[in-house]
Amino acid sequence: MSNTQIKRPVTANSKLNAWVQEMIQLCEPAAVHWCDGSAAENQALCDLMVKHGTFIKLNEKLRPGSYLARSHPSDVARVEDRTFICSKTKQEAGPTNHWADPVEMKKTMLERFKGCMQGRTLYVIPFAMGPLDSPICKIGIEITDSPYVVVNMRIMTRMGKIVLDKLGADGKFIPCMHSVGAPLAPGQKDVSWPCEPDPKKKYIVHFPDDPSIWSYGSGYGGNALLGKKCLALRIASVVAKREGWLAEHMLILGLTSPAGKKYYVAAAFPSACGKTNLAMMQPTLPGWKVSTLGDDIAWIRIGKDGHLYAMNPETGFFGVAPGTSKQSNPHALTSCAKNTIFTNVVLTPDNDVWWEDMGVPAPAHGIDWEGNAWTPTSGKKGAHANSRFTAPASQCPVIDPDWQNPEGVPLAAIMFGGRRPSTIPLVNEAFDWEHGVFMGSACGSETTAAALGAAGVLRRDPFAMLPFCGYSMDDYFAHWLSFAKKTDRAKLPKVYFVNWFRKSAEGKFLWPGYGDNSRVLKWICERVEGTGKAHKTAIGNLPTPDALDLKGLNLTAENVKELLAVDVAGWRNEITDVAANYAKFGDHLPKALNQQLDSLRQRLG
Ligand code: SAT
Ligand code: MN
Repeated sequence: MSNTQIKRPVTANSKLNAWVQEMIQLCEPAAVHWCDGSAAENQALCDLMVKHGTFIKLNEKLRPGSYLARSHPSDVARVEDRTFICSKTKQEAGPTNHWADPVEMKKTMLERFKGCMQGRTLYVIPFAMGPLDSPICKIGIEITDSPYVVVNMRIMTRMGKIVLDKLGADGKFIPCMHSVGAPLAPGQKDVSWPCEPDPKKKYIVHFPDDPSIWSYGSGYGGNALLGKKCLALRIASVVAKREGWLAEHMLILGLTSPAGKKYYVAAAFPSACGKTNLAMMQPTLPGWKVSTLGDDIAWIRIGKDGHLYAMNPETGFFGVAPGTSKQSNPHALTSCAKNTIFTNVVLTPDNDVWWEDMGVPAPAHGIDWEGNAWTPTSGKKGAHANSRFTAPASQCPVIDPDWQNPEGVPLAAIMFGGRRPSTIPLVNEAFDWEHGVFMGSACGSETTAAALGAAGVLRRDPFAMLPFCGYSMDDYFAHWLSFAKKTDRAKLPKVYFVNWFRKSAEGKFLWPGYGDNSRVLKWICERVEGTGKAHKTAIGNLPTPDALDLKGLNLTAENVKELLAVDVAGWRNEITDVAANYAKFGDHLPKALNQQLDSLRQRLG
């Protein structure tokens, strides 16, 4: 430790100083750096990473202030099977989480982290989730040996000195330990993306009772940017349950009607199912405007007036690159036009980036995400399917003026959805709050590349929270149900289930999606106003055939009928599958949900 240069502590918070000292002893770094969050610090780290080959500086004229990183091929997505919830009992973690004994797991973590930062710098990242003056703002301190994590956290969270100032001498923080798990022996040359390549040695660990987070072996996305899924969802969901609010995997958008009335909507979709696209959608319906408050996480609480208020705890987008184009999401392209970190996309000959379905011709030759020479005829994709851009939310051209409002914004509606090629109609309105909670609990979606494992397989993903709920999902369902008693139910948002991904028998998408989703949002606003037309069906309130504004759309009457039909046989299968998923929870499942399932079965006949 003699060569460890410890900068003078920059906080009077003795608990924080003590914890950092303890972690320095444990991890044995060669140097320690407390992050102040300044532009100068950020530039110095980017320059350092360029020097070490982690970052490639992109063309300053085409992509100012931006960099490309390529990860290790084993480290490209969240690792759900290595993600643990270490509550006191297995029952508290529930049947859908990987539980590990907290005492045992702490031992394992101490072993893993012993000397794990040798030869590297230990960075202390003070960060806040939520505006600093929000009543539910949470402060975390991430310790990491990855400068890539530092510069990403600076985009994704409020980070640096401002947070230490807020923390003060005795403020509380959530300790978040992270290491790429690749210590350097004296003289050993570093690689551009250090990590632990053995999947069995990676750990994404949550101790909800502390609360604290320990992440080892991966440097990618939600595994390593610990403010995001680990703190703002898994740990926050536990805290929210205790404190009477909700931490959700939801985008938040504002929708302004031609008459100038504004509606705020939150929507839960699993990873890589179009949350970012919906959050910044350009409506095709004339006169309607969408503004963005968040694209991934919403913290929702009951406001003083009894309505539900949603707030985005993040400050950046960690968006999926492939498929992002002028057509699908022009505002995302503008958001990542500068000051952006790209990970695992194609490098073009003029030092810019490219990915599949970017809507511009592929470069004749480039370098793929693995660093190999690539041409459009190489026979493989140039960008990884889970390649990402990390861009400041403030750069989004349609960012909502209230996106940093510490109180959040009042929700008119909540939507659930997923990738469902069959059965699930374009839009379906819940009869009431309990039916809406049932809809959320019954969410299913085809899996995507956002997590390691097979893509395109239907799995139940209640509330799009399966990988992100820090406690037993039966308790989580009960918590959602309890909101009907916590406030005046007339003030609760209306609940909808949507599906943009319906396919025809020939395998073609039936619905154009993207900006045309505004047609569905318009109907939702009309329903909120009490003017939208609907008919009651076995599965919920569906738009009458003339209720959706489909002007200018080239949809056949057949297609519309199929999109809004109740597929009785399909729904019977759906019920069987939801029941099988419910069975995992046994007696712990709230009775109200089994009742919902029974009623649906009866209504279907
Ligand atoms: O978890 S990540 O932040 O890597 C992205 C996601 O799966 O939503
Ligand atoms: Mn997400």
